[in-house]
Amino acid sequence: CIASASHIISTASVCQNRRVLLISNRPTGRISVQKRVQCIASPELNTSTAVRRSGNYQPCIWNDDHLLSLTNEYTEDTYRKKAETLREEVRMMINSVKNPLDQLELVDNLQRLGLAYHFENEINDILNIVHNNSDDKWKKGNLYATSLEFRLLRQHSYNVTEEVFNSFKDTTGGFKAYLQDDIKAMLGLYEASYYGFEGESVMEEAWQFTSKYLKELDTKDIDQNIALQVKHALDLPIHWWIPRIDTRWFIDFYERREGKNHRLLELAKLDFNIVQGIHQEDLKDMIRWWKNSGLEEKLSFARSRIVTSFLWGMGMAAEPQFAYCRKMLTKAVALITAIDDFYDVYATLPEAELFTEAVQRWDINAMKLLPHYIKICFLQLYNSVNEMIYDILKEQDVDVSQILSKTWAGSFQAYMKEAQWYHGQYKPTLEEYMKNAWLSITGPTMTLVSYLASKYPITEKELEFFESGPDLVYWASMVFRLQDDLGTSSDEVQRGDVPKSVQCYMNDTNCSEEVSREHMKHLMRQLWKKINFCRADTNCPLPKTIKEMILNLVRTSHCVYLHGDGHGIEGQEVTDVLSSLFFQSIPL
Ligand code: LA6
Ligand code: MN
Ligand code: MN
Ligand code: MN
Ligand code: MN
Repeated sequence: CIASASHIISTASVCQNRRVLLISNRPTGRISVQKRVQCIASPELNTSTAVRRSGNYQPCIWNDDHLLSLTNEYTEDTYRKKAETLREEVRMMINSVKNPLDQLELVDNLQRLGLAYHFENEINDILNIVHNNSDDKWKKGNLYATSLEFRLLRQHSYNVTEEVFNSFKDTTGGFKAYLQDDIKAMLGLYEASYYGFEGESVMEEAWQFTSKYLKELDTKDIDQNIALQVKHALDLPIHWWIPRIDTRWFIDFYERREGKNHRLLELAKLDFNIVQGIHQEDLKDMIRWWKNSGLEEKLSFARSRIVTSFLWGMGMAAEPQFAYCRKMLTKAVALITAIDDFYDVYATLPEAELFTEAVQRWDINAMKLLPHYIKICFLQLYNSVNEMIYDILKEQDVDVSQILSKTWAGSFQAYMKEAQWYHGQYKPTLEEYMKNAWLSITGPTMTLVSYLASKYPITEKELEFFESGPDLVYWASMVFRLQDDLGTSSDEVQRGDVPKSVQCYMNDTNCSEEVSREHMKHLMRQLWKKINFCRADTNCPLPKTIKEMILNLVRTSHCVYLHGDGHGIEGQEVTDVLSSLFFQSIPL
């Protein structure tokens, strides 16, 4: 009956050399869910005697009733009006700044303070002027200024070459040693280096040079504000943070700065709190939805993670107007989390097979074949996804039922493959593993949901783009997978699961876990170069904001797994981040 379960997504062959595989090659081809031979499954599964593992996951640490009782004064109109007035003051201030370096620093501050979305025109004007400016006195010989300009222009997809750093290199090809006397410049170059493309040797060299320097820097004797900045940058570069987490950090940092602009700081705090009020309402909606679904009680084996699920939704789509998108993403993650535990921990292989089949059929009649205990989960998934299909049909007159159900099915077929490997005690090579794992991390599903739920007008061209299995989604999913494995695989392997990337590479090369982990970090940085390139690619039909959401999925994974399994285990670090993002306003 399980005859043809194996290949899900048609993929071209992948290059032989394992060391370069993940970064040099990718499968191409449309996402096509293979039609399977009709098979009649027996509903008489013995669910009572099956041997089942346990995820040993703890209950969610947040108290629903408490969260639902929260009120937030920043949803009141008075604050909105105050912010509007401040915004106009800041707008005038922005327009009065004329020196290129001051302008760039202002853009950087606006972005990191979380205010860029209010000043898109002003920011674009400044970058245009700076980009077209033929006078380079202000940046000549100034590594800090050169790095800042490079980073901001790359971020906004301007054409800018790594050769701007040539004058800082010595005759042997390395960066000049004296540059290390200037921490600020070194930090600037470090941040810029994350915007490199594949094959850019100067950018790679810049990363090697600055990251080594920053890691070895003795921060005891330096300005403590700079020491904090170095620590924050070594945790993650600006390019990899969820913007709103960086913003929460940066507001505190900016406040301690000499020469700060008080109006700007005031607006940043106020805007943060107002947006937090909006997020809180969205989160409360999701808590009510999840409670009401009954899944927490019904699926006792599964993680109940509605608050962290909301972090993924907010991480991908933070701006106020994307409430619907945030909520659809949150629902997706909450369901994915539970269903992932069904496949990885609880289900027997035949049960998992039936569930995969049911989702593939996308048919309410498939439900009768399922083991009873998982029916409610199937129906919740079915209804939630169909509700979104309904909303889109109603609002945009576009039928997304095929692409959406197919993509969901693709994720679960990848889950199925891992279950087969696990139950067959099969140990894939890293190459084999990643060919499936970029799908089982659900990147294609999450990114498609973000696009469809963004309320941008859905176009044929963009749907085709998603259906074609685009590089951007592929590379983003690869990093997402590697980051998840770094955060979760130790526990997974211990409780019984397929070897993840870290373990596959150890099996492949006989290296230690430490070496393997370093290799995965190396791969993530190399893969980001591909992501950077796809993002700059003018052939990509997606709006800038959607591309940014795709990047934000990767960024969210970096943040969630920064200190271990922030999603499943919910350690102190993630709990603190969630509190500061969603529950604690910033004192004005
Ligand atoms: C990861 O858990 C999981 F289920 C999540 C919901 C977090 C990431 C997924 C998103 C955003 P686990 P596995 C949809 O580490 O089994 O168990 O794929 O996932 O490694
Ligand atoms: Mn709960
Ligand atoms: Mn899992
Ligand atoms: Mn899994
Ligand atoms: Mn995992």
